[in-house]
Amino acid sequence: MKYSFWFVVGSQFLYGPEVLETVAARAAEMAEELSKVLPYPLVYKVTAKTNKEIADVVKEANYDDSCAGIITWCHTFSPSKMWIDGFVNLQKPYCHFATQYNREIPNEEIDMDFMNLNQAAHGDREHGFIAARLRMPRKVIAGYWQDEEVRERIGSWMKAAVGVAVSRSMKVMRFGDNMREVAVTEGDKVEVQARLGWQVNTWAVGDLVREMNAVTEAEIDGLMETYQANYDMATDQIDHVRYQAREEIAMKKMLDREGCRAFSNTFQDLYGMEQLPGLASQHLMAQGYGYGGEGDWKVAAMTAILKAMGENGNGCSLFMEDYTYHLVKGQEYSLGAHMLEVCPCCAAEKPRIETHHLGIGMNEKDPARLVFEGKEGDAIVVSLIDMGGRLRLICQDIHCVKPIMPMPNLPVARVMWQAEPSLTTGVECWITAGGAHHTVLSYDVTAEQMKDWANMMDIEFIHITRDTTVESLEHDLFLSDLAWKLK
Ligand SMILES: [Mn+2]
Repeated sequence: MKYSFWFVVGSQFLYGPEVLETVAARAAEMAEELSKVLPYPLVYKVTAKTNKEIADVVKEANYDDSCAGIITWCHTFSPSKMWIDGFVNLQKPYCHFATQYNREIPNEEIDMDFMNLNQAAHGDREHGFIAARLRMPRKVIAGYWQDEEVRERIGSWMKAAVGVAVSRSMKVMRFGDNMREVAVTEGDKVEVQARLGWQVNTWAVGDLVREMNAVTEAEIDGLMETYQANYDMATDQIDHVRYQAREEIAMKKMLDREGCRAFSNTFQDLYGMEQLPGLASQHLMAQGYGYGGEGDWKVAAMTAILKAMGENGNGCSLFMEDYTYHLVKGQEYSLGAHMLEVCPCCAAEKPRIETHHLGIGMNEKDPARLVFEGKEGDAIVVSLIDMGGRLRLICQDIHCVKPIMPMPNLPVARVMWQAEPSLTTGVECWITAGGAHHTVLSYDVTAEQMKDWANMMDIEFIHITRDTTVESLEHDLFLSDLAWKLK
């Protein structure tokens, strides 16, 4: 889907046609200039002067799947009761851009006509009131429209809004159920469909095995060439790698046939399969599909959404699991990995295809997997949990480092990081908030984007930063619990 955003400018008839023509021309110019630098086009739609014009553009926006959100601005004054009918029906993300066409107040030129034309300071306040009065989820961005920082903030919000569009069209394919007895990977699929738009359904592992049996040797040859081009073949068990190719081809066919962007499976239900998909899942994730281990459909969908929110529609966001700590004083790190399935988008080096014994699960043969070190950089980890009656999104700031030791006998990809505000306080905060062991780790989606996304989806958002203390977090969680019971 090629997404765009609509620029809707508020005004009224009071000013006469000359002013309105100037407003329309400037708004079109601003949209065109901004589109050159924003990640998605900003399309000027209308200088709205009546209740009907606003209601009509909102209806059109709701109906058009390619419209990922509207951005409003009031060059002049726009009495905002005329926005009510449109706003109460708005189903798309909404950003109020409080800006001004001119940067400076011109000393000689300014008179009453100039002020009536350039009164965003006045108009945007009236416009902001009605959205506050209607309790609308929105993003308010203020600043001069030619400033790079302002443009970056609009672009960042656009990506979060695209995350909303992707969420509302999300389909997750589940092979098997959740790992037995695990709590945090459970959740209310009906609530999630109503709230976030996710369609989460199960397909039999037998269906996948039948699809795998129909994969041809020629198809496998083709995918093996891709593997060889992208990865170092560090195993002699080529038939094991070919088996992963067979799994990948079959899963991709089923996902694409059903329009699913994410999938989950479980090592406890591999009936009829020789290997837990490792390389297969990793290479699917590298193509933008979301994945969750042990039946974790929530992290699978979130991985696909963050990948779509990231750069170029397939940024560096990946399914991750906190595994082990390094607790040496002054050198405190979390080591993240998974049984097999770490997306190579974060690899700091060319991944190696290796085969190793995997005792957990139903593996008859040593599953092939990609092994590599994750790259350095600032990142976030994100976990969506079901609190019973509502969803909570937890986000923590982290800094990924080059793993401080080679760990030559660890047969999986690994990422090592420092958590904010420190490893131990960070762990205390994460556990206090109920964050899962599965996360989406992202190098290119920001905490502000996740906050915007949670706001647009109307779910709780918790952010653990360098300034968070356990006390402040406990207080926030207490108030949040009360607030969400009242909502
Ligand atoms: Mn896991």
